[in-house]
Amino acid sequence: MSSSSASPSSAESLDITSTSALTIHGPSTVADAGYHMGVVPEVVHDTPAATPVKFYQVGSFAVGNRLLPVSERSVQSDPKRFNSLTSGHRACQGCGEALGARYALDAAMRAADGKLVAVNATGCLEVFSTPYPETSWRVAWLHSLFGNAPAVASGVAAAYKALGRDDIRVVAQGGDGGTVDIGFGCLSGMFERNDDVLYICYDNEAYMNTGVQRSGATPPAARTATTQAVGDDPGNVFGQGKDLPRIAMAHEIPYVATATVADLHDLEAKVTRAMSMRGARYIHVMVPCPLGWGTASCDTIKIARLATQSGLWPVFEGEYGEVVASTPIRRQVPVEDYLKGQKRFAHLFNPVRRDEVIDRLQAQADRNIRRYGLLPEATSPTLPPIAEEANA
Ligand SMILES: Cc1ncc(C[n+]2csc(CCOP(=O)(O)OP(=O)(O)O)c2C)c(N)n1
Ligand code: SF4
Ligand SMILES: [Mg+2]
Repeated sequence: MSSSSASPSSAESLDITSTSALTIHGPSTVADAGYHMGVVPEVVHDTPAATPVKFYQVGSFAVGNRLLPVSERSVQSDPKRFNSLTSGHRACQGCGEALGARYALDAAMRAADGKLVAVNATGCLEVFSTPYPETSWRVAWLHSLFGNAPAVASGVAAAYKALGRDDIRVVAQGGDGGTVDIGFGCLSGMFERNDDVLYICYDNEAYMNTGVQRSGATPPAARTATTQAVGDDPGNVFGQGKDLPRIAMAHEIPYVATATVADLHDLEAKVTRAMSMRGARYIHVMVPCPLGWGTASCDTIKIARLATQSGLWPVFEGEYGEVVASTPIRRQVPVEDYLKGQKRFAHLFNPVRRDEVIDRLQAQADRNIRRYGLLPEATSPTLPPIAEEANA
């Protein structure tokens, strides 16, 4: 995490007495916050609601838990957190997927008061957490196949419904390959039937568990084992791939959200919000993979933040097919800053700089900025109509 300390004189001061100061979506009062953040079992030493807090670490977007009212603190700061994904698993150092899953599942467990079943697709998360006969899960957890997690979760939810147990909640989770590609048909069916399942996709933009092959979520120009950095157009091709959050929205399900591990508080809040609803819900989380992306294990959060601050990864929420909120870019960075830190994009800078490719990726970021309103209109990039850009 990049964090630069600054003197109090250069500090930013934000009033975070409402969560709307953290994202543009949110309740307007602390009393409303329980809707988004779930009910905290015991409230001790609460901060007075009207106390504004100062952010002294301007290089970081972190909010110190002790500065927040208890109802808004991270689930991880709760001594009674569930530790759903606990120690002993075999994820690589700095694995974004392990981090995201831990925060997401603990938030879901809190919202469900511990009565949760998690269904897992095949992939890194499943493999590193459950080398038979061991497990790192402290939640009722079920793995079947690579492509059928949504169908299995639908079945689990239907079984509990038949038993009259609407207190037991169901979460399904998988990587981008399991979600965007092989499990896509089952997922679309789950959405169409509005089955009572929260599906969480941990998107590391390739099939990591089997050696970094391209998936339908791999970005253009990225090098993978199956999109090598050779030939006239090295890396993954432009004009392919699937934008699953938008596809999910097209099903007009109750809730769709994107998130990243750069803002774990936001991820927790979205899981909690999703768990406050019934029916099919979908959260798509960006989880950098140091091994597949060629990044330092200490840079996972930084890389995810550069993705959001460049506009390449828009963070938003949708309900019943409409975008209802988005998280504004706080300090815009060129996409180049995001690309440069990753070996999978190294061929865009060496041996010769590929400006035409970098420009196309910048155009994608600019389109996201405009589509989701990530910058004030006055500073948003001026672009041709989306139809023209699509073929750019
Ligand atoms: C039907 C089937 N095909 C292929 C595989 C091999 N396989 C296991 S995990 C995996 C890739 C998973 O990629 P993703 O879903 O993106 O998860 P990640 O490992 O990246 O977290 C593949 C191809 C399998 N288990 N089952
Ligand atoms: S390969 Fe990537 S996703 Fe898999 S455990 Fe390692 S860092 Fe995590
Ligand atoms: Mg993957």
